[in-house]
Amino acid sequence: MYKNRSISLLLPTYNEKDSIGKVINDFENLQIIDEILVINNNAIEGTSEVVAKTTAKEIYEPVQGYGAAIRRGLKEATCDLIVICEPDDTFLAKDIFKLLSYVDDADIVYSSRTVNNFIWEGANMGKFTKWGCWGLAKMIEVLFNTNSLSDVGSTYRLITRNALEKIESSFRVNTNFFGSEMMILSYSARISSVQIPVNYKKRVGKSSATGNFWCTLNLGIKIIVLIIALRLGLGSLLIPLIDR
Ligand SMILES: Nc1nc2c(ncn2[C@@H]2O[C@H](COP(=O)(O)OP(=O)(O)O)[C@@H](O)[C@H]2O)c(=O)[nH]1
Ligand SMILES: [Mg+2]
Repeated sequence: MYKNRSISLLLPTYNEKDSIGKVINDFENLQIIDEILVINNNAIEGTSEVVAKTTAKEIYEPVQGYGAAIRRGLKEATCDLIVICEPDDTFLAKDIFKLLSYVDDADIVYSSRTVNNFIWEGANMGKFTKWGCWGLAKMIEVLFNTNSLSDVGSTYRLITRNALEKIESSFRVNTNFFGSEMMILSYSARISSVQIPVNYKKRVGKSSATGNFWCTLNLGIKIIVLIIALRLGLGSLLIPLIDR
C-alpha cells in the first residue's frame, strides 16, 4: 500500500529464470506491494519452479510477445496502482519509491534509463541504444507535444487504474514496442504523466529485445513507424504490419 492505495506489480517473463527469484524477493522485501503477478510468456523451463517459491502469482499468457504479456497482466491486476517492471534485474526494486513519489501529481510515471549517472557499469546502454532511445523519445515529444521525454524504451513505470481505463481498449501492440504505444496513447488521451530517471543495471542473462545492434535497429525502425502511424491516425492499418 502507498498512501492507502494498493499496488500490483507486473513482471512478464520469457528468459529470466536466473534472476526472477531475486527480483521478486527484492520487491517483497520492500513490504509495500499488495500483489505480484508474473506473466509467464512461454518462459524457459524452470521459471515456474522459481516463481512457486515466492509470494508471486503466476499467470500463463500463450500469445508471444512483451505487449501480449503486459496487456494480460494489466487485465488481471486488481490494485489501485499498477507498476510494470522486468525480472531481468536491470532495474532496482527500491526505485519504485521514486515512481510513487510522483503519483499525487501524475497518473502515469514513466522512467528513463538514459541519464548518465544512473547507468551502471556493464548495463546494455551503449551509445547507439542510448541516443536511439533518446532520439525517438524526442520525436514523440515534438510530434505529440508532450512533457520532456528522454527514453522511448524504459519498461519500469507506474499507471493508476483510472488512467489505465482510459487507454486500455486502444492497445494493439503484442510485441516489444508495446511500451512506446502505451506512451503515445497516454499523451493522445491527455493523461498527465512525467518521466523520471531510474538506475539501469547490467542484465542477468541475454536480452532478446535489444541484445545486439541489429535487434535494436529493427526495434528502432518499428518504433519510428509506430510514431508516424499513430500521429497520422493510421494505427489500425500499419501496426499489424510491424507487430511481429
Ligand atoms: N523478447 C521477448 N521478451 C518478452 C517476451 N515476452 C515477454 N518478454 C519480456 O520483455 C522484457 C524485455 O526483454 P529483454 O530481453 O529484457 O530486453 P531488453 O530489456 O531490451 O534488454 C523482459 O521482461 C521479458 O521477460 C517475448 O516473447 N519476447
Ligand atoms: Mg530487459
